[in-house]
Amino acid sequence: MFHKIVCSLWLCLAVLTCSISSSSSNNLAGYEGYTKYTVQHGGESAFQYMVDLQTNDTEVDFWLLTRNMSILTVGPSHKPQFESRLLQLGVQYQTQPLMDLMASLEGNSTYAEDDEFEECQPGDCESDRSHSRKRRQARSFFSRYPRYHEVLNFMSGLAARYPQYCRYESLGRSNEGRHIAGLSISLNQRVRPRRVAYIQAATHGREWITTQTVLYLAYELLTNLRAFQRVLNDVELFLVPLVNPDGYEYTHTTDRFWRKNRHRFAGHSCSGVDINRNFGNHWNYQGASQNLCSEVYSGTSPNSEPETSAVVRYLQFNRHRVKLSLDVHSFGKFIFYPYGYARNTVPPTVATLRAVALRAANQIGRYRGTHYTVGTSASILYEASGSLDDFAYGSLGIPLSYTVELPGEEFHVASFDIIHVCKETFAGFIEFIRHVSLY
Ligand code: 0X9
Ligand code: ZN
Repeated sequence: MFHKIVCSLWLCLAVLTCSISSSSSNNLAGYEGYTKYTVQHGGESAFQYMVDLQTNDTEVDFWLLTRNMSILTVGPSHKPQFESRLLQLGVQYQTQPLMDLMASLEGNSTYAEDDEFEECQPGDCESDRSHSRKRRQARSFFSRYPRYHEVLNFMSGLAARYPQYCRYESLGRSNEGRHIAGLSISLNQRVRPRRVAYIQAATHGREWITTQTVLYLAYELLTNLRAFQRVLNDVELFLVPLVNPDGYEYTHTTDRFWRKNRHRFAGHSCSGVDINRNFGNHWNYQGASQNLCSEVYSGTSPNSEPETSAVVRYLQFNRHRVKLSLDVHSFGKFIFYPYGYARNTVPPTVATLRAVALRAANQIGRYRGTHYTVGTSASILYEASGSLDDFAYGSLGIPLSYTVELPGEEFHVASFDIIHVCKETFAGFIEFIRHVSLY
């Protein structure tokens, strides 16, 4: 008996220690000696070299790759070879030890009290204690990065608080069995609006800020619904803030820079498929790889991933109603319209796509002057096929289809800045949604 009690105590202790260490585990382990490079490559040949590295070299991790410059990380063993190649190419570059950067970001992350967050004005809304407590909770929610379960709690909390206007549902489950959760928002959940504005985020696990902007959109709309009645007239908003919940969790527990999903392949040490190369439009044509160690591994076939097929199932089922598809990524301050799979392929409605994107960019800029660049990702970044934007527009005929790359110098937006990115992006989202009613 005594033996049994001691054993179960030990078991409890072991489980407790395990859960403590996993919740506070180091998501930067293994990155000692890594270097961050910022490379200025004006010429075409250096750019092509970078594109080739992104697709084929599994030792180099691109955070951003545009035609003029790139930001990437390289491990210590690969560094000498990489630097001698940069010298041959004659390009300028700056370096920073990755761990120094991450340490400086943590120092940046303390929450600064911000009285700009729209508190109730006197007489504007109920001034009871619970209201201001909810406001405070929301304010603290948008000053850090929530875990998967917190995202789901936040979403189901909104649905419980606003049942008339908001419904919480699951589109399916991820590779590791997590819910791909969605929120439907409309003026009356009992009447099906004719049009849908679909917005998703965190296709890439490490792009944490994207989830926050979509949750903020839901929060801000639901708490001020009266102000947005015209925008939501006959429009249902469908929000999926965490398309890649496994990748997102993995960036919190194990590897801060994980991009793909967490598909494991028997007999292989590498894992994960890039969900944004797995959609069935020009699948695996360019800027994608069949090497499963690649950051842009496109999977075994179009739609092979449960995360991709959950999104496709929803969009296909609602294809006649969905007029806007926004895929929110980070970083770079870009709004991309199709096509991204090849340069010089012009969609028939390019004028409209561009005009709406410019208006959204303009609205974002009004908050604090953030400047977005608008164009196709194939001409501003690189050619990459199998992404949601091309699939939604080219395969499903969704007229307004975009990829938004939020601001940041790296994947970590400082805690005090999260709310500001949320607010400026909100203005852009609303502008996009406003155009849905024209279809
Ligand atoms: O490469 C991507 O998937 C996106 N950029 S990110 O840095 N967030 O990974 C851009 C996708 C743009 N769309 C297409 N290429 N179709
Ligand atoms: Zn991304």
